[in-house]
Amino acid sequence: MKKLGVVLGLSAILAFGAAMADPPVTVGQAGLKFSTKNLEVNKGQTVVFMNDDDTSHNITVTGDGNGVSVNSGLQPPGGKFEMPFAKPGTYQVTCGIHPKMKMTIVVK
Ligand SMILES: [Cu+2]
Repeated sequence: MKKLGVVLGLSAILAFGAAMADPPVTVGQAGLKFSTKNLEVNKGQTVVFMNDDDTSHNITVTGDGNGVSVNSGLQPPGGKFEMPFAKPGTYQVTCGIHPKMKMTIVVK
């Protein structure tokens, strides 16, 4: 019972931390372009990538030397990919299917 209390306590702290983070920011993908080329978010903030096109996309995120490399896999039309940015730094976002689709996210 004591262990359960500790777990519940930790969950409450984590839930509180999540509640304190800035609200998610949405980036659209339409006409084979991201809706913005540059985006600045705060540490811990989540970016929601929405595929508003009628073709599939992909989200590939790499960080500048901070070891972050995330691949969403195939993102079908209407598909949503959410990524929290925990580490400050500069991130390059590209579509693995359409390499001309590029944007930069700076996490403060
Ligand atoms: Cu694409």
